Amino acid sequence: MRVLPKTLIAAAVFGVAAAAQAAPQVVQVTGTASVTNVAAAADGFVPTNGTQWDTNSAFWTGAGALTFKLDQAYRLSALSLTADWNDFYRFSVSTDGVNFAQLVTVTGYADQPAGVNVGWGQVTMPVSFAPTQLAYQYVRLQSLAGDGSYSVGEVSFSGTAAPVPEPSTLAFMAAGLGVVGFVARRRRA
Ligand SMILES: [Ca+2]
Ligand SMILES: [Ca+2]
Repeated sequence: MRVLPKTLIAAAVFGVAAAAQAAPQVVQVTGTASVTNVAAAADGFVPTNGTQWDTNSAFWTGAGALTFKLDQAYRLSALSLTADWNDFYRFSVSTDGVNFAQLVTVTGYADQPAGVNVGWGQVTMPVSFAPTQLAYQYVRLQSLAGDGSYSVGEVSFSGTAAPVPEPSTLAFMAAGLGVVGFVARRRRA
């Protein structure tokens, strides 16, 4: 068997690691008709804690939802929500943008961070949940309950990319992993 250099193996392994560290990027955000200023929910600008609820935010009253499309599918591990903190929200995930399943609910009152003392307005709340087994490209946020006035200043996501390598990269990685497998077989022998 032709022996590939160790640098090739290292490069193949590094390629996997680099793909896994890509951060989810929101490429599109859409809202129901009730939502004003939809784009503010994912424009990269995070309102400071205590910012008025309808300033630099997507906001609505009553029922409403925002749908975030990521640049590719991710196994999600956490998210950050800057929102009117005295309300409840639900996050759901989808692979196709059509069928959504609940990921986590956020109970605003309980999640008000220590040391932040605002009677109302936006607060950034880290939202934790068990990392998803599947990779999702769509995330939906809905208002659940509260005072009837809802707002989202920014949502950002953490997760692991489901690798979609270029064909050339795939062949490169297969070659490297083939050597790793060959070494493993030799060690078992
Ligand atoms: Ca924003
Ligand atoms: Ca509210």
